[in-house]
Amino acid sequence: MRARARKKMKVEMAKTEKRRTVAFALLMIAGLILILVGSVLAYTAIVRQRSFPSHSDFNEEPQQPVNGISMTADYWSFEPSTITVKKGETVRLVITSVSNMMPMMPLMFPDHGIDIEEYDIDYTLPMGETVTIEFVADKIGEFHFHCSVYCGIGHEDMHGELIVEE
Ligand SMILES: [Cu+2]
Repeated sequence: MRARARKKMKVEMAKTEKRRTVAFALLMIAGLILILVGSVLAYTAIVRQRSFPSHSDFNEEPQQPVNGISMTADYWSFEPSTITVKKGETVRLVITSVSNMMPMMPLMFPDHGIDIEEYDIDYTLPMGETVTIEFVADKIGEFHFHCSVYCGIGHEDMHGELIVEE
């Protein structure tokens, strides 16, 4: 009886051993997978970090400063109506269409426009909205601009001057 019990115990122990080995192998595999995933993530992070400096390298190239000019288009004038910039400058006109002078006018004529012919600029300026127009002032001179959308009796008076200096 005792010998049998011993044998049974031995079999039990062998089974436990086998289970342990399997568990160990599974742990090893899980560990390997973790290491693999970890290194892929780390590699991606490093590559990303490396790609950022290269972006800033790109930005280090001499960048054109932007000359931002805020304007309003009202009934019936642009404010300011004379814009003076330097040749070669990137000009950013930020124009808001308002109705401070004639509050009821938008009911009939809701839009203005701006047309600077020599610079191929022609934009509609919807009431209450802000339109951003960007261009490079590459031509020297005085360029007339005017409202390009009929906006009532004073429409013809709505004009101004873009002066591009050397
Ligand atoms: Cu107009």
